[in-house]
Amino acid sequence: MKKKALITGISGQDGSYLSEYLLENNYEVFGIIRRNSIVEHQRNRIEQLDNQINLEYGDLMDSSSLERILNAVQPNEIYNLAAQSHVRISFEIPHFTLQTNGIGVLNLLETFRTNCPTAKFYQASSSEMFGRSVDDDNCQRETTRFEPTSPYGCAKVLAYNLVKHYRFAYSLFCSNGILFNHESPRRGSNFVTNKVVKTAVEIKLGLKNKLILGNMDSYRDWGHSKDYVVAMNKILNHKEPDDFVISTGITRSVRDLCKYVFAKLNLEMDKHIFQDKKYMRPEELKYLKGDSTKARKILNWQPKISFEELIDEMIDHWMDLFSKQK
Ligand code: F7E
Repeated sequence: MKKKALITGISGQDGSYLSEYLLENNYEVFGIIRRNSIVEHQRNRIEQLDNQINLEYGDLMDSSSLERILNAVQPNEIYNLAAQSHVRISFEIPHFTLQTNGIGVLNLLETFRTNCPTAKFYQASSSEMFGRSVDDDNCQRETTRFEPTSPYGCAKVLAYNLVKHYRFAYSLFCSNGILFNHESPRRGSNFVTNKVVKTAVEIKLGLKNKLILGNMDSYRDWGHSKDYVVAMNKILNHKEPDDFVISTGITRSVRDLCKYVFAKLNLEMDKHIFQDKKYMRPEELKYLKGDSTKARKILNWQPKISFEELIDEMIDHWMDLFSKQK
């Protein structure tokens, strides 16, 4: 019999790649989507999978919808990828972010505990939980303390702790993947990688003249979403529930990212890039570099796609799209 996977946040970047990966691996895939007045916005990352996945309307804040879906599907694996995922926006909507990313996870854990407790539960935890905290060797790992610097990070710490609590209190299979930044052409274009690449391509094609950014001196450890969804599946198929950092181990600044993209397109950065306070955060997470030794050793996971391959794929994506439109 095929294994059944239920994905919250199936219409997002990770949800779409995870669905493709699970279908390739002979899973039956179910997903929860929220009602949106523009249906296309909800489904554009998963429309290629239309006849292969089963979609249900629901919401992490609507326990009755979760109960209906978990009861009917009886999944073997639950991947909780749904979230308000934008860190800067979490400063503007802190209550909504805490509700969705914190209480929403509690709602799903309770529904899972009472309706299908033999399932395995994956929580999309985040490197944003580390915040100001870095170990002496300039890395963050599973043992690094959490000192979040945003409402988003605070909510993710709450959810992380709830997942561990449910593991120990009720002997449920609940695991956290602590994922560092991961990108792709499917990334929302208000995240920095896709914003830089998309706007630089528009400048190259004469469609725009300026790229306006916030802090260019923060460092991130950027991987490819396609590699990271493989880790999610490995985490749930490990013999016991546990928590794993997933990262490349290489860090670069936003400025380094811009340098690479602008050089690739033969553009002069200084002529086109400007900074504006509106993209700065009240508190910035300055530096991330993940040590994923535990996942590499125990799960035999490692990233396959390099930073350069990732950014080149994103450049090609926008070049194709805008050239066709032209
Ligand atoms: O920012 C700086 C910004 O929004 C990266 C989410 O997936 O990863 C992501 O969160 C850096 C920050 O991602 C702009 O200040 C400069 O230092 O692409 P981002 P993020 O905040 O790191 C973690 C792991 C998650 O879990 C989150 O869900 O880039 N930056 N100028 C800018 N960032 C944005 N968005 N826009 C700018 O104009």
